[in-house]
Amino acid sequence: MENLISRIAMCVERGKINKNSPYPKDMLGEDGVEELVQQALAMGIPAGKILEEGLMRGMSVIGKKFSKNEVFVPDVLMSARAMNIAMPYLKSAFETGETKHKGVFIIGTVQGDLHDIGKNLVRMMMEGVGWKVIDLGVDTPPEKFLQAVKENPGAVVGMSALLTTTMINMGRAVKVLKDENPNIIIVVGGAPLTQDFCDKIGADKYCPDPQACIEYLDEKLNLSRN
Ligand code: B12
Repeated sequence: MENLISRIAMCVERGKINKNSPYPKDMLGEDGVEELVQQALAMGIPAGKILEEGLMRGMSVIGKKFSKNEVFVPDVLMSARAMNIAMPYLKSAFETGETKHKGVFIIGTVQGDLHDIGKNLVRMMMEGVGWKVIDLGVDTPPEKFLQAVKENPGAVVGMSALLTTTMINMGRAVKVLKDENPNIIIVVGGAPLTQDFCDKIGADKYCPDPQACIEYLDEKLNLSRN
């Protein structure tokens, strides 16, 4: 079992999407993330373990290498694609079968920012615990968040930013939303953020990971007792 999880991590790191993918060349014809994740689920390995110890571990290794200029943007993109291919399989494993939604959660990566792996994970986990999620995608201008909130009164908003340069745009989006909807709940996340930054831009909560977001909203909206 540990071997399978390690192979998943390695395939994410190397950007090996599935058996048919021609990259990397030295792994031609070998199983990739798509096959290995399905095998792991079939063996009964919990989706959370596959996510944290397999997929996210692989992504963290490539992330560190990218930071040290040991790999380049195309390598990281291949890893991102390898990670994303696993999402539909994990999503169905996370699904609770609950039909009543906890509420509507609008999520997007802020303007200027194209990182979506973290956002996609949050989306998947939120759907898994019963939220109806509206995903606005990446590079989301404040007006797009505003429009989605108008169409979904009472929705909670989640914003993601991975770049110090786009954190400023997050502040702008929060202001636009709070000016028109003072009671709206906005949660923010992304590696460079802090609770201090969240307080400064007037958002409600900084969540370092999806679980923190789930727990915060459960408590804030009294959902765990429903
Ligand atoms: C993958 C990646 C890319 C991929 C993105 C592919 C994709 N589809 O997302 C590509 C190659 C395209 C890319 C491009 C760039 N990147 Co980049 N990238 C990364 C990398 C390696 C991993 C990010 C990631 O996906 N992590 C895994 C996910 C799961 O983690 P996460 O996003 O943090 O999300 C978790 C939490 O933060 C939280 N979370 C996130 N969002 C939200 C939202 C809510 C509401 C909640 C509750 C929680 C939450 O939950 C998630 C799960 O726990 C990081 C390095 C790193 N180690 O972080 C650099 C990094 C973020 N990138 C960086 C840079 C500089 C760039 C580029 C400018 C590079 C360039 N010169 O072109 C461009 C910018 C493009 C743009 N305009 O956005 C820098 C940012 C530096 C900074 N401080 O601003 C980093 C830190 C690398 C570095 N050290 O230099 N990148």
